[in-house]
Amino acid sequence: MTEHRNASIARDGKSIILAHDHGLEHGPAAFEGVEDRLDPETVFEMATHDAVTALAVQKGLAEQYYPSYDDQVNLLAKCNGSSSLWMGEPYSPQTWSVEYAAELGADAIGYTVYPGTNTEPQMFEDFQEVQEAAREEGLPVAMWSYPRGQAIKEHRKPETIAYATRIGLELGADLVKVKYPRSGDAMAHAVDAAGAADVVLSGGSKTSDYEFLSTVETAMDAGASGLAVGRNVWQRDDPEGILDALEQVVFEERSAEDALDQ
Ligand code: FBP
Repeated sequence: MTEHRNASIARDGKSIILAHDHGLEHGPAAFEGVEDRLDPETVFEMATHDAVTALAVQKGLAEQYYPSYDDQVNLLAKCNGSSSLWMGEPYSPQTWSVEYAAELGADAIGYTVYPGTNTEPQMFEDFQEVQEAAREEGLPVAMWSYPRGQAIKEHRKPETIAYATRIGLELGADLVKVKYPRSGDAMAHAVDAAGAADVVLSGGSKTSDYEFLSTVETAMDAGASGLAVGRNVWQRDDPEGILDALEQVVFEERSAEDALDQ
């Protein structure tokens, strides 16, 4: 049997990717109320939880902290990013090379693309180089596929999210991360549109335990391969509790209600 293409960041073909690039994408405001998490070590510790199949971070965190965790955590190198200070057309420039990420011990490469923006042609070209470099290194590629720009009036519309997953497949991503298109049917359509590429749900801003877990449950029932989540885990007072519950919903096919009852 051939190995699942995302095996380095998955368990039984499913992934829970803890995303922690918010210091760059959202800035210190994202840490309001959980200031202790400004210390990346706290989040690397969370990523040692059994439920977490990979931790997605930028270069600086990988350089400074990953060496102490490389035998406990799988590294998903988020190789581009932008700050919320930038007010121009959405564009996410490359921040480190695939070769350097591989040198630091990356198990997979992550890259954001904003289809629909005026920078789409540039971002597609950037992604081409990254995807081909990842193939050279034998690393799977996860695309954060986030449609934006003037033509996108509602970025979570079912057709828009299905287009986002399809773009991931077409451009050679192994795993495509998209925002929740608001229903299980729409998620199932997005999974179908992705063909052989895996689709994972993007966590979004923090919600209640039940709301978050039941969205994950619906997405899993619709064929998603897991999730890539940041704020809904590391902004919580009890990240371990939500990871315990997520493990049950994603890997043990339990309902959100059951998982919360434990
Ligand atoms: P969340 O689960 O916190 O939404 O994180 C997932 C993520 O894709 C991060 O990797 C990224 O920093 C953030 O969302 C981007 O969020 P937004 O699209 O709201 O700027």
